[in-house]
Amino acid sequence: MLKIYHAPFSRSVRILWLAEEINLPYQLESFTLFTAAMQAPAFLKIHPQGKVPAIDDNGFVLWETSAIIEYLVAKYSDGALLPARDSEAGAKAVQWMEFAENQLTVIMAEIVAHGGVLPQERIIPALVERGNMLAPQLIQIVEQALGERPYILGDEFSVADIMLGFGLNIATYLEFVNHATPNCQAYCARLATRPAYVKANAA
Ligand SMILES: N[C@@H](CCC(=O)N[C@@H](CS)C(=O)NCC(=O)O)C(=O)O
Repeated sequence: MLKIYHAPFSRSVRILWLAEEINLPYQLESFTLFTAAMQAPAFLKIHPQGKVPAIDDNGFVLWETSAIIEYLVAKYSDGALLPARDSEAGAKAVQWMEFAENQLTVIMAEIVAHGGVLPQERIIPALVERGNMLAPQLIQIVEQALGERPYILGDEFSVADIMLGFGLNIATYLEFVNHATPNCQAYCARLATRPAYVKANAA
């Protein structure tokens, strides 16, 4: 069975969310973020940086959220949730997945982590300052792109929404998503009604 290395409130929620969306059975190995267990030799053999998410799919180990999502979709979703890679919708999905992780989530997570969540010796205050400077523009990009559409690709929910929704949830916590960004607010509320989202966030 698929094993998901997970920590509550972390990026690994996205992998649980996807698994729930496609009814893929899984077992969890759960950590508390930034604890010694994540740097234990046994886990460093799974993820060389001691981070989550990672998966072990019957002996095949993989890390990095986007890679895991693309692998699970290709292997288990029967074409659902990610349009064909050679279609324009497929290319746009990958664009939003990359933006969601490498721009939006990196910046939001840095603001939270370096704002006090990380162990003191790892905190770099300048990253909070940089994040606060960049965040409004990142949110505006999503706000404009969403417009009136229910999901980032249009009418269909996709893994791009899983990637983006997680980053926007941190942005909501940080109040960059607020009454002045109604499209993002409505989008987050829409995603939060999905049963798979609810189950993933409760794990
Ligand atoms: N780009 C990586 C980022 C992984 C990452 O930074 N994970 C965080 C949790 S959200 C983590 O495990 N941090 C533990 C640490 O930095 O010690 C991915 O998407 O998988």
